[in-house]
Amino acid sequence: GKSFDWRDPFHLEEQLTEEERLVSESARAYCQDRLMPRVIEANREEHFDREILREMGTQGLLGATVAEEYGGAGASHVCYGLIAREVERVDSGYRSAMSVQSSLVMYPIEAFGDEAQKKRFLPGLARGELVGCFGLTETDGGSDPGAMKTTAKKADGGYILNGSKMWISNSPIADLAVVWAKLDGDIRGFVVERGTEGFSTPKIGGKLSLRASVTGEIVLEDAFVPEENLLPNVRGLRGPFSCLNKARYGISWGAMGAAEFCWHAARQYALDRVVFGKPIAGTQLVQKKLADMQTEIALGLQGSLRLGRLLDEGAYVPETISLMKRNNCGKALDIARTARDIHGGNGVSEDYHILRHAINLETVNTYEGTHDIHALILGRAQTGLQAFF
Ligand code: TGC
Ligand code: FAD
Repeated sequence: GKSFDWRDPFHLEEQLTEEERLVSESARAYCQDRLMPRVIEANREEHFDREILREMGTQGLLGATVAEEYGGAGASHVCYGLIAREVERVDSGYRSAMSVQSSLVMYPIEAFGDEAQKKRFLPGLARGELVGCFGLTETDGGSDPGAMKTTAKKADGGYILNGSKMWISNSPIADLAVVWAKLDGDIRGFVVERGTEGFSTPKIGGKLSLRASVTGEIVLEDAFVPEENLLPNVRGLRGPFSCLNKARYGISWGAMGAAEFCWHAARQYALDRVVFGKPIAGTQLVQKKLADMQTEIALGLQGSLRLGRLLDEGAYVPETISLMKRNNCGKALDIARTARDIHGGNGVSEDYHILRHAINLETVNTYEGTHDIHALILGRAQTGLQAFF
């Protein structure tokens, strides 16, 4: 018979296919061998090494669900989630760079672009030779993207874009930006390429969270975008929200990766740390905290796996995605804070990684729809009453 595995109470491992296990293992090896050694300095210096995206491309970690003919891996949503979990086990900022490229840039080009756009952009993005970013949020209320002020106006051979986007992951190093703007009142997606006159991406400095990821603005001042760079096959908020569905799902796995790191570290620290003549792991209060971490992570991973299977079957379940994004980010943040507490004073040192995870998770709990915004989505879905305004 099977025995209890404290690391994996539901035997998640056994529920994966052979391919999924291999993807997970190779992602873990890359992340631990290549990302983990660089993260302390990257976080301290507030620096994202652009080479990382090229490495991820070489490892096949970009555009996991994108079709092979466009350079993607043609893999399952579960594979994509497992990659996010391994990358975020190291740092939420690195996972952000991966999520944006895969879910927010490659996905909309594959889903809403024409054949020429797919051939032109996707292979380079999959290899990490091109870096993409996603511009939806603006200064006046990111939770309500329908209120955006960025506009596109029809011009000879294309469109003139004006406006600005705020808090955009990867924008300062991006070769192209998927920008959402209103054309005659309709939200449309545009691929804006580096070098476009009137397009600039100033870096946002002074972040205390997600410091290993680069964040910036997107400024559009009469930026001309040629006709062939309009994503032809979507209009309305459904465009950006479809991308968010994919990214939020991946984040539900990613946040659990960060939480697992903190939990395992807290358990080991508690076993090693002797206070009042005994390991703190032998105290009731610490054991309760470890039991709570184990429980939330086991349930969270199981939920994400189920959600991934539903997506692989083609189910359309944005509210289930909200449920998992909200739960796993909130729980991961709580777990990271508690793991910091178990580490005592050492918990504030960069060498232990715990406070970095906790501070990163503050962003993860806010972007892609805040914890409370997802509560309102779920509240609306079960009462039929919208409480946004
Ligand atoms: P609402 O009336 O609900 O919907 C408007 C239209 O959009 C459609 N729709 C969706 N379609 C696909 N998937 C979804 N999840 C969808 N949700 C809505 C909907 O069917 C409708 O279509 P139609 O044709 O009927 O017009 O719109 P609302 O304005 O009331 O929405 C409110 C709310 C809260 C649901 C929404 O605005 C929201 O989710 N706000 C949060 C914004 C957000 O998540 N921003 C993320 C920015 S990107 C980012 O953070 C990247 S960080 C990445 C990283 O670094 O990892
Ligand atoms: P607001 O919308 O102003 O919300 C502030 C507070 O009010 C929150 O607590 C919220 O829950 C609450 N609130 C809002 N409305 C209601 C309501 N009706 N009822 C109750 N409470 C409410 N965006 C992109 O487009 N692309 C990116 O790549 C990207 N990357 C990011 C990277 C980082 C590091 C960060 C910090 C953000 C990033 N974002 C990105 C933006 C992110 O999606 C937004 O910050 C987020 O959606 C919240 O919007 P806001 O900051 O304007 O907060």
